[in-house]
Amino acid sequence: MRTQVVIIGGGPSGLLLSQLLHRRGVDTIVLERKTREYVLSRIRAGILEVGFVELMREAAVAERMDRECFVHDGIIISDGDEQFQISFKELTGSHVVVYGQTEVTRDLYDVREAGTGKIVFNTEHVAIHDTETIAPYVTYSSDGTEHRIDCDFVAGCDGFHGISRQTIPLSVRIEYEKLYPFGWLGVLSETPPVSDELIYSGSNRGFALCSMRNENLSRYYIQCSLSDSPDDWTDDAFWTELKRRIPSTAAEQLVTGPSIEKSIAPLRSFVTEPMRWGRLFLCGDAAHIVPPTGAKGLNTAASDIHYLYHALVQFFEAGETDGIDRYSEKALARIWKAERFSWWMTNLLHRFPEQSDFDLKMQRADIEFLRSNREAQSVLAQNYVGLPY
Ligand code: FAS
Ligand code: PHB
Repeated sequence: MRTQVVIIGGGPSGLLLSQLLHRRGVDTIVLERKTREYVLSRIRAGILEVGFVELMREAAVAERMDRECFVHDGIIISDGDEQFQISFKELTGSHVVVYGQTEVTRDLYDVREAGTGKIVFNTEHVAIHDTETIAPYVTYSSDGTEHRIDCDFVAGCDGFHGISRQTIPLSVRIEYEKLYPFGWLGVLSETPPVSDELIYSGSNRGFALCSMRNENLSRYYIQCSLSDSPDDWTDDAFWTELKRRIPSTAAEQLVTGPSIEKSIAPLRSFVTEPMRWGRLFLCGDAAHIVPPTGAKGLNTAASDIHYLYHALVQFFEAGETDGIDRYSEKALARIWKAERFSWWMTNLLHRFPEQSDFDLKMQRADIEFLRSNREAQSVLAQNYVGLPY
């Protein structure tokens, strides 16, 4: 078998890259180790930057998103009962879009499978070979049969636990990591959102986030111990704790209901450099992870895809290589700014086990400065709506 680009990973990164390249006549094959149903069962991001939305439109897969998404002009930051709005519209003239990653991925699967998209599910033992030559190839097994795909390039879109990053020799790659001493317990419920805008709450009991997917599907998170498991939390216990962490006006309006999904995500900051090794390029979670506090995970995957898509089209259409030669440098420049913002939002709004009274005073002063200073709010707003590609 032969193709121009083998894409490892059928999550949002791999599928979006495949669809964008397809529209420019570049042939791809996507290898996904799970089933479509399994990939769609993972509940993850909910907030899209305008850059992501524009990529989906360029990929001709934005029709349902444009019809069903919510446009949000700001967020609410609360510290106990004190709350204030950060107005993206007023401070940046921009906004974000609420449209779940699950729906993005569903739309991408639908358009790829309706077209000529080649997606192989349930692949095993994927391995990348000869990336330092101009003739790399990928091997994998499926239904007990060994396969080989010869190609020009490999895009590693296989997430944090994939094999692409591991293909870059340890002697070459540098990994930067910070683990946070808590996780996020997330609940999805078929209830109306408690607020028109997201509420990020830095209460003295710990962080909480009130988000949504649509007018009758809400997504809530509370900071929890890393030793917790979802089974430790009954729905009642979750709702009771959430109400204690959000402003009382919101707690009074909160409509609770049975959780239809409940999971715990650990928080980490992670970057691997470089994001290229010969003809192998890393994109999205395969190369970097952010704590979800800044809603940047999926959105940094999008800017990687933007850079790589244009670089590969330039190579195939014009035979030029400066796009692929500069990919890692350009992608990392934006990634590190998203890492900083996500790290800063996490430190601002979470309670850390070892925090001293002085540390707590610094956190409160940070929030008070944000509440009272327009420039400070503008910095948060510029980062939240997304820095330029
Ligand atoms: P993904 O991990 O989504 O996709 C990688 C794909 O590669 C998977 O389908 C996997 O099955 C496949 N794969 C792995 N190894 C393979 C192999 N060897 N062969 C073939 N296929 C392989 N971001 C936010 O902005 N907000 C959030 O609230 C948020 N919550 C999150 C919660 C969790 C538990 C996790 C893990 C992430 C969360 N994120 C969140 C970040 C998330 O949205 C990612 O940024 C996004 O999924 C990145 O997409 P991909 O790069 O496609 O990676
Ligand atoms: C979500 O809706 O899942 C969500 C929103 C904002 C975040 C993280 C997660 O910062």
